[in-house]
Amino acid sequence: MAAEQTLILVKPDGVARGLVGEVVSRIERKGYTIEALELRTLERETAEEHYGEHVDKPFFGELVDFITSGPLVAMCVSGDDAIVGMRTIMGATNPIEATPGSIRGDFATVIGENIVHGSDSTESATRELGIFFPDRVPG
Ligand code: D4T
Repeated sequence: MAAEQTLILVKPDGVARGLVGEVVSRIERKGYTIEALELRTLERETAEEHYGEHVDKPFFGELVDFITSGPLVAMCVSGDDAIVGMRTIMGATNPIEATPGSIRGDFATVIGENIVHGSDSTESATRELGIFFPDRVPG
């Protein structure tokens, strides 16, 4: 068990559908702590940095279009094993594979609009929190 911080996004589809409260509620009920929260619309440059690992993928352009298409809610979430724990709450990236009871399993149908993002490793969490909440990154 390790105390961890992770970056969680309610993506523009989740905000547009009024699911911010639902996602926040699930995070809080699980027992994690919301350390910081901000509603913002990303510049393309910021989105391209956030999704830098996907720059060579065929869906990169659509991904950046989508994540910059409207306001999102960014959160720094902390708790025991919060990185993997949040990935479990979110469900599989592709909503048709996401377990019912998970956020994507309950609210999403297509991979391109899957409601939430969560860091997938300690390295990703440090990098991504540095983009959204530089004050939260230790050291
Ligand atoms: P994010 O980063 O949004 O939390 O998603 P995951 O961490 O669960 O999954 P990912 O990095 O593999 O994908 C990033 C983002 O790209 C979209 N995507 C992904 C897509 O539109 N088409 C695809 O074929 C894949 C693999 C969905 C999530």
